[in-house]
Amino acid sequence: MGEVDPAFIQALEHRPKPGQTIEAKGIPLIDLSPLESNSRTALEILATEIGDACENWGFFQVINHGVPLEARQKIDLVSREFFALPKEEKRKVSRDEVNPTGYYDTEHTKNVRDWKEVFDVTVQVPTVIHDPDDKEMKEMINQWPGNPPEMRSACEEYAAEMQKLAFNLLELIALSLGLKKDRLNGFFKDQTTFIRLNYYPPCPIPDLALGVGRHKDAGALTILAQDEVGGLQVKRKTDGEWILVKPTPDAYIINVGDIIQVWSNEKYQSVEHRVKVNSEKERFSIPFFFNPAFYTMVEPLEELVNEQNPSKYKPYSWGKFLSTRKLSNYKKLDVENIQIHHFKN
Ligand SMILES: O=C(O)CCC(=O)C(=O)O
Repeated sequence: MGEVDPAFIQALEHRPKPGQTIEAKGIPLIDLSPLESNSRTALEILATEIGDACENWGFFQVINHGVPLEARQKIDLVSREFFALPKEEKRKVSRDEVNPTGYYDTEHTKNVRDWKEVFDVTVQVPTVIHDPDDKEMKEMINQWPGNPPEMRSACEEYAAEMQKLAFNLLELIALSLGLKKDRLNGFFKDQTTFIRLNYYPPCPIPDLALGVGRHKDAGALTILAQDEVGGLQVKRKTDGEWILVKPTPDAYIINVGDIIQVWSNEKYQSVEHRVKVNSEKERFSIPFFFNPAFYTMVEPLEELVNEQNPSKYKPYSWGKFLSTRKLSNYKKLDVENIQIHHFKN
């Protein structure tokens, strides 16, 4: 193991199996071009396709999504330039418990350290959240590094494009659940969405560590750009096998998070995923975590609950959930991280 900090070592049962890569032929690849047409039938077919993907996989990839390639290339470039800087430079914009935006290289998932560095950017400025003790509100703003100078414009332009895609997907998901197209939009008026730039350096112990440990996304929807190296693995619902999501050029990977699981009363489920690292290549990815306002009380939507299908969750405050989660990112905790199963009826 040489010099490797034991904080990175995964328990035996959570380590990637050496040499095993099952590729996800089954994860649906969905063409979003019907969004351009005014045909109601085309939209309905698309919504059904998305609903099936959400139900069977919790994950899908989209092409012809309308996000200009230049916006993606620009943010990818600034991300590479930023992470190539010396650590002292990057630490000038470190995030901490007071300001949870910026650079960070010691994140833990399920109490094991991730083999990665991140830079977090909040999308709505300021983003209002609860403080971890739930006593007062906090305003989050972004920290921008001096270098690369285009970091801010690249992130802001990318965020604007992601917003359009996120609302399109949200509306398709609402339609797929038999709801009005804009049923979920209001929850995102004062959103707590953030963009994360992920950098996974080559790892001397790729069979013992993970770039991101197994987890489910707590928010509503995640839109991920991954580079050509690959490493994202999704836990297949049918048999629990870890399946590698093969990079598809210019596609985005979408997954439903815990909030959609609760809103849909578990028709759609948030699925565990993790990131494998490798000993030769560095890898970059950019998730856009589409999250509602901090004051959202998350509970199954009344239209989807009835006597045969009673509500599976008690209402919970997204703001409190988020701040409790954010706190645990800084520390190895003795107790289990907050999870939606704590709110199960
Ligand atoms: O890098 C990836 O492919 C996924 C990243 C991820 O799951 C996360 O940042 O939460």
